[in-house]
Amino acid sequence: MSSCQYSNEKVSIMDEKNIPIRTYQVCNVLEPNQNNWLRTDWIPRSGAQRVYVEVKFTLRDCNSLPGVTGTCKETFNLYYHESNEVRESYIKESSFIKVDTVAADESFTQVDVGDRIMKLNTEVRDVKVTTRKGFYLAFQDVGACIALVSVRVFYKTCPLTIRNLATFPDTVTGADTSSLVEVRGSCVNQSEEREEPKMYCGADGEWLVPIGGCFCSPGYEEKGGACKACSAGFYKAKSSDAGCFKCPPHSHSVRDGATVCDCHSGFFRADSDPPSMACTQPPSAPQQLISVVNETSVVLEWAPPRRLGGRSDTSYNYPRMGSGSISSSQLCLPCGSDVLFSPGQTGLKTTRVVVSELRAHTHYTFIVHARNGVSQASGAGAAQSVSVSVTTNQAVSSILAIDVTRHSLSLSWQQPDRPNGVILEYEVKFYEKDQKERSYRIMRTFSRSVDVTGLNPLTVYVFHVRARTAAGYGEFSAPFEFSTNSDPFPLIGEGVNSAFLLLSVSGVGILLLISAAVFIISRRRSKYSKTKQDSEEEKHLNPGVKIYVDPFTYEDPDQAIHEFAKEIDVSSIHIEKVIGMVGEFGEVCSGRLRVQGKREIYVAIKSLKAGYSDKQRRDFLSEASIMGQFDHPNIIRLEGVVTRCKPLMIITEYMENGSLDAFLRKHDGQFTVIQLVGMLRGIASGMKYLSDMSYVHRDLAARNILVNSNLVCKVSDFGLSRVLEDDPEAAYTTRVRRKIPIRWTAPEAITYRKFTTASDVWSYGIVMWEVVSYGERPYWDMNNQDVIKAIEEGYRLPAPMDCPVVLHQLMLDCWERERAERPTFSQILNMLDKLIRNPGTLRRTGGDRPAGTMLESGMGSEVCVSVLPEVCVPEWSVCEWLQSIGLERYRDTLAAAGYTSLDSLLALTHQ
Ligand code: ACK
Repeated sequence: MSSCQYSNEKVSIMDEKNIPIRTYQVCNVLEPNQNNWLRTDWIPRSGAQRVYVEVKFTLRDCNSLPGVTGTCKETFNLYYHESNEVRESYIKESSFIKVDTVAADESFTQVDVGDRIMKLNTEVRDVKVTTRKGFYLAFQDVGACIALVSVRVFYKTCPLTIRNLATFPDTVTGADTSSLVEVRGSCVNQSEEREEPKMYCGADGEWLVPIGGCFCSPGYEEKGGACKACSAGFYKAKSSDAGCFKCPPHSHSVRDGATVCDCHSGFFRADSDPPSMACTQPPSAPQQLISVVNETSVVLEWAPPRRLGGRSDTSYNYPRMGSGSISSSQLCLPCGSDVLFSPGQTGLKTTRVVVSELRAHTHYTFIVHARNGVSQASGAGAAQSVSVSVTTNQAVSSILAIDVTRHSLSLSWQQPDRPNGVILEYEVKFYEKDQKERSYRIMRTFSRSVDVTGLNPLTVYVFHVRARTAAGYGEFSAPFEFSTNSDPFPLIGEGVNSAFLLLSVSGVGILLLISAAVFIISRRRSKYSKTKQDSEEEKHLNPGVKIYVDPFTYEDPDQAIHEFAKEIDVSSIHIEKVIGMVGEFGEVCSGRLRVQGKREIYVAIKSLKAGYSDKQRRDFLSEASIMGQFDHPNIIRLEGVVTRCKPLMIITEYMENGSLDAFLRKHDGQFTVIQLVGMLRGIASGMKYLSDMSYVHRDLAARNILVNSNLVCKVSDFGLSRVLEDDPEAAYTTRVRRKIPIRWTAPEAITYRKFTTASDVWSYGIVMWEVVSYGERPYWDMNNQDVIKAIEEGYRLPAPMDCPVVLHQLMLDCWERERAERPTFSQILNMLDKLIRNPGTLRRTGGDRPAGTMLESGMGSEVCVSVLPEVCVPEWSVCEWLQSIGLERYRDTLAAAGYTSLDSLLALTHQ
């Protein structure tokens, strides 16, 4: 060390609070080749993978040291060395790895030389330490005037937190600046897992992408991130219920943590009643039961109970029904199983029932019982019943005249239904209709027919028949009329009414007419709706705009290729070098193309090497058939194809800066926001053109955008099979059998392959994010399944660093779950144009909000995009705008050319 006027000495330094500190300074600035080292003790790593070193120091400006020549330095070097040894006595210089050269950034010249008072600089560097238990730090002075005041070494953790009722422990961040540590949470007390809780700990110590979570157990509800018992008078039945609910009417809970409320006395709850339902009572008895007997059938009708007990599930049963003959009415037996109840015997919802197939001439008691869901629980019985007693008839139901003469009628009939014993004889009563029952005759017979003679001709007679069993005679049948005439056709009962026939015939005619009309109307209707549908479909097809033709609709793929692409003679292509690979057989080269009569141009040549299958050939050439249909400054231009010799080639314009993702990563942080928005505008413009042509890209991603030397972005990669085969990002999902680039794809396209322009808009939003974050990988190193799950749960990518709020909002709009809610490319283009016109709107960034955005919470939607440019920011002048993008030197040139307003600038074309 030299012993001159600038040597090691005590100095005073002001700390951040302007309090002076006394410290030592090295100042070996007069002699060349200084190499002075200062090493720390061993520092344990304590599980950290990336440590931060904060150094506070002063550094003198060499210019402020009079008489010092070129030997003075204004930096020092920071080194580290990983080691398991707590006390390494000697470490070779070469064992240290350099972290950085550190220079002062402020107070550099604010040195009060007279008083030796200098201000502190603070610099932080980070370094990955993963291989040993600890490390040493070292500082190398190469001849500066420097005082090292403090060195603070720390690492970052994501602090213990509770999210979605799951606890996530204090977690040390990962080793790399972009690494995410996946952490599983555990459900807080009194809660249970809804879906495995997971979060990622980001490198900055921020938690990202919460997935899954827990529910409070039954009887508990969420309060301030914990599960608290429901208080008395409240309950929670299911863990998935939103919270504790007040006990429903006629119930109570006396203790905290109730999962269900108990019914007040006299009130009940059926097994199937949900806990949220009020406690109820059984119904009172049905009212006003009436019966109408028709032969051996009885119609019973009644009114509902006066009290339904607070329920709507009252039903009616006939649990007890007695039967016995009239003559021995004391004997009550349960109803036989052959009795029919319509619509049924139990669980009736209607208040009417027809009981048939009863025994004739028998006494019955019907008990109608009202029940509801709590009848059984309450043990309620007779109070809910009402009864009625009836006696059935025993009569012949129909009589048939089988022979009619002028003076006689031969009649026949069926045995009465369900007689109450063996039929001993039948009694036939008849009289002339005109005479009514004033004078009648009786005939008795053992058989079921009788010949009635001695009748007057052309006279109408009325007949009744009744049967006799041991229990006595039953009721006479209803009257049956027959006329003594020569009508050869027997009449049954009251006969067939000719008017009815007429009606029936005309009815059929009317019916036919109606059916025909309905048929015609419905045909018209369906035509109308089809027309409407057609027109809805057609509305996308702008008249006058060319529509893309799918080359796969051509039977012969070569026909498509020659329709849309020019065949180039291979001798006019000069290949220079390989610039990339596509899939197994594809290669991309750069080269030159000289077509006769035109100047030589740089081109990219994609070739398909020998050994391909027919399908691969077709897929490869399909890209050219598609590209050849497009003509737009933001779509990669097809120059032509080589199909007549091998290898097959697709020749396109050459894009000097290659793929956008790699290009941005290479130039991280080097563009102005306006430049980035300019790139996005170009991509949006290309996509608008494609969507106007009804072409859906399906693999829009920064890797598929090419950039030329003027920073013009062009959409590329149009092969139909490319999404499936060539894109390394394409992955199989569990839901669909085809490969899909998950991180770029809209949920409906992942779930049910609904690829539309709206799903391209979703991908465009991801491209926006890639561009603004300079080629960062969307969703970082999360796996595909977690990405799908997070999106389903409403998570969206957060704004990249320094991203203008309006741009992030536009991304969020592109990522609307409902595809109809997403903007169109035309709207996106308008939006970006407005932003370019009003760059002030791009100044506002989301600040340091690091976490992901949950759509439900409304985060990230502070600004209404569509109104912001006009309302929030006044229009800038050309001068202000040029200043904001660092191009004010062009102000005069533009003004001289007449561009005095931003609107006039917008009219500028490429030419
Ligand atoms: O990022 P890159 O350099 O740009 O690497 C890929 C590679 O080929 C495989 O696709 C490059 N590439 C593709 N088409 C073109 C083109 N028309 N002009 C320049 N480079 C291209 C792409």
